[in-house]
Amino acid sequence: MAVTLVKTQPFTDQKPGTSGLRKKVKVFQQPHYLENFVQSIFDSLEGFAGQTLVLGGDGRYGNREAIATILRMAAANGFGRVLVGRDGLLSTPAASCVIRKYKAFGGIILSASHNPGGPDGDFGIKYNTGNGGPAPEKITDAIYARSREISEYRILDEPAPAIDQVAEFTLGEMRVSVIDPVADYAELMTSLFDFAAIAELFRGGFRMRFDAMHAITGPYATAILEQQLGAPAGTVINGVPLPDFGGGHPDPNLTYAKQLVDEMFGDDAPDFGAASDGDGDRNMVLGSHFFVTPSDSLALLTANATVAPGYADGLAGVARSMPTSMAADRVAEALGIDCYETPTGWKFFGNLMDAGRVTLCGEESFGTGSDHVREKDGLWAVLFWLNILAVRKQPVADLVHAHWARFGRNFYSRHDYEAVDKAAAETLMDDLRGRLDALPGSRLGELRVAYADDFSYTDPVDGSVSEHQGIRIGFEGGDRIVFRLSGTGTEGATLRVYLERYEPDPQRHEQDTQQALADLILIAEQVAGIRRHTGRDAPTVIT
Ligand code: G16
Repeated sequence: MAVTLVKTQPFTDQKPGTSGLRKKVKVFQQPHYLENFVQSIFDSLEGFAGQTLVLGGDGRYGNREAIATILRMAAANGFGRVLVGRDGLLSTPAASCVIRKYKAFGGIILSASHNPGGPDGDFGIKYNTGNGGPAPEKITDAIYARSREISEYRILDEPAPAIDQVAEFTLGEMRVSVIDPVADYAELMTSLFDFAAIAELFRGGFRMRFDAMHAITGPYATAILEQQLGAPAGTVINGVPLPDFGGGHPDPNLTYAKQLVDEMFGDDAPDFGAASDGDGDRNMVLGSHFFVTPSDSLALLTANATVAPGYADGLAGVARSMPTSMAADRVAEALGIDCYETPTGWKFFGNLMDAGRVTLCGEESFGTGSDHVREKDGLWAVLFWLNILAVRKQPVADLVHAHWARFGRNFYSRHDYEAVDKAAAETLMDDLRGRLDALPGSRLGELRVAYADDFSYTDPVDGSVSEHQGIRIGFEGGDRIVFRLSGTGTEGATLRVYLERYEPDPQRHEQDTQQALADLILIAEQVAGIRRHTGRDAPTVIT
């Protein structure tokens, strides 16, 4: 086997963020940039000789070339086998599913998730461990440390084989198995949900639109919704993955999934609408003229979980990221199960699921999932909703209203200030951090501050501590404002302001969310000086 040892220089900016290394395509196009990071991953792992690696990506610009390079590097570094999705495609949850099913050593996923693609867009790479979940901080820190001192990488001299058909090859001494990217995932979904009941729903004329946003879930949604469940052709829109996502921003929210949102709020709207993101782990759920917040979605799935066969025995517990609304906490309390609050980032749920402490978890950032894999899972959430709708036989809006009537409503919104000056955003956070001790007991607007802190998390399973995970200001009565800087942006900094108000009174559940939160929005501006620090008058995106 002819292996070349290529001399290289370290890059100083290969620190993984909330979910792997995400950079502009132009950054990844620098000679040796990808190779350095891949070698840094391999150098940080032990005991993979002869083992299996799973490899795939969301098909964005650069995916194909990166897959070929990584195949040659995996062979040169001594992996025994690589399972790679046909055409280099695997959604993030499908990659997690394949890692677990075939007991692989780990996996490499190429994606910048919901960030735009194309030559001027973003690219990304992350490593998942043998449990199928994103590498914990211990490993990502080691990868970063290695990337700062790397001096050479190993690559096979042979070119990588074509991977456009399901097939088996040998590359150097390594086996390459090209797999159908959908089959294993679809099989897992049939084991969790009542496909017969959902098919019956569609036979009864139930109308759905799924927007794949020209990203990875197109093939998955078409196979499962249209071919397996019998939804009419055309249920899935924008179903062909494109390297630049058709010029769109594959982030399933009210701003970027505009085509779907227009249809769901238009005349003759379908009964149910959903969308997923670049790599298939996020989801947005809509009813006819009705938007379900991700926080409410988690709470509702928790409350109704046992209707799905895979969850019929009940839930071990539920977890949400700190900025996610506390709606799920109330359901957990009513069910008598534990509810955990973790920092932002799916990697924090892995230990809880591996230890059997939680079954469902979710985040405000349009992510929901369960212990069936170790990633959030967009299409899984959509199928879960379909299962509930098939059993409850109520429109989405009625289901959510009934949920609020029972548990109360957590009005919730996130205001994002994208691409602001990084130094200015950091100063804003530092200033606020410096004033936290003085806030408790003081009045902001009409509200009295109950607590103010910089969220720190001690993992109950392994005791690891993660600090500086977002500034929380909590008020008497349960209202809350959270400030965080995004860990996934690639341009300047993104300031996220999360606003929440609990309203038990059903008479007040019909208010407009931004109006219900108006005083908190004002307080957030006053306490943090957003305009003064960033020069911005208004958020870029409101969800
Ligand atoms: C990633 C993480 C999520 C996190 C989200 C937003 O999602 O996997 O856990 O909630 O980023 O992070 P931030 O607020 O730091 O931008 P994805 O879908 O981008 O992989």
